[in-house]
Amino acid sequence: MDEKGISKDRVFELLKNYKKRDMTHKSGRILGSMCTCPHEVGLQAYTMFLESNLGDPGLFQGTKAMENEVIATLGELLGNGNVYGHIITGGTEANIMAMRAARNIRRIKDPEIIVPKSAHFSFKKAADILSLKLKEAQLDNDYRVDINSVKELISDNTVAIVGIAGTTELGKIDPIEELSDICNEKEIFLHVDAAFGGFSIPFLNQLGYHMPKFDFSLPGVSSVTIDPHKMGLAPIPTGGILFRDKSYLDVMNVETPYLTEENQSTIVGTRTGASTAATWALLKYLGDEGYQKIVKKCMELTHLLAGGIKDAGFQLVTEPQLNIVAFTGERIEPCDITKRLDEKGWALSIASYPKAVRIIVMPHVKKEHILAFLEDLKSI
Ligand code: 0PR
Repeated sequence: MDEKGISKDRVFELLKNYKKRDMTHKSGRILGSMCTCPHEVGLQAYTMFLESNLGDPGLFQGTKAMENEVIATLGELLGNGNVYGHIITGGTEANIMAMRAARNIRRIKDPEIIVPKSAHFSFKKAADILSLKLKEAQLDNDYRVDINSVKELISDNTVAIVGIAGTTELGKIDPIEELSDICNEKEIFLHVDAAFGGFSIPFLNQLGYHMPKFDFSLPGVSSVTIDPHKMGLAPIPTGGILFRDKSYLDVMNVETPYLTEENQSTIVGTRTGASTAATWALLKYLGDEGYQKIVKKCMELTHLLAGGIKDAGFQLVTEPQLNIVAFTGERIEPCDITKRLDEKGWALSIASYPKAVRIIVMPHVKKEHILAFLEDLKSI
């Protein structure tokens, strides 16, 4: 650090230079990210609550009231307005909290969790942090978790089973209804990772898309991850964790002697209220209709993209169930496709299972971007 500070103008000049090196979702060139341009209403609300700390909610009672309302609204969206939870940093923290609750409620020696092979890597972090044995269930031929494989992995030490509503790589929805039946019968904690699908499946249903059941309307579902900073259009970091029962939060409580609350069940202590304010504002501002419009557009563009990819002679890994398209080429490796398109300014990503080019049609992606992308794809 320098001994003397520099002028504010100079600081911002230097910052601009760094900013120039960043990509922006606005360009429509980022096709491999689950994040998007935050909605302006969310941003405005976010900046209004920058100083509020939900780690000490007695000082920020307005923000705390908003968090309660947001949790109830997200619960209603997911089939049960009477749920308990928090607005946190994202899907990783939500999944860690769910696994921690499932472990703590049982308090057994050598606890195990069963996750689909397609699960997000946050479950590996959870298993490591919480000393859980991670068992991976196989997928069926459409890349959803294979129920028989899950059944075979269940033991007396299984503290949680995980199902995914919108897998990270392919956007697939696991057969959560069947998982719910199993977990209900065997009294096993069922966590649904709907970090990606939570803000789209309910609205697609409202639009008549006939999506599979995945939420608290199924009696076996104990907790759900739903991320406002993905399809919810909130600024990062904004995640959500919802539990069916308050006892799941209680088993994570630690005493917080000098704070305005007596116990805390979240992983982080100091916790921004800005994310909560942004989510509250967006839920109010957009309403069901606003989110329906956004999701409908993403799905229409997904189908346009998927059709164009097939017309260009490439193969889809699977028909898209949500707004993710994965494809391969017969005579070209996925990494060569992404490399050639990267040279043309497209930021894509690669799915690991199966190896494929992966595109997420987030709300910042417009029709003109899809058409320009398809032209470039044809040219390679
Ligand atoms: N669960 C699912 C199903 C996810 O897809 C993700 C992240 C998580 C949990 C973890 O969420 P957080 O990253 O909020 O903790 N999925 C994306 C991924 O890993 C996140 C992402 C977003 C990656 C933007 C890249 C990017 O540019 O692919």
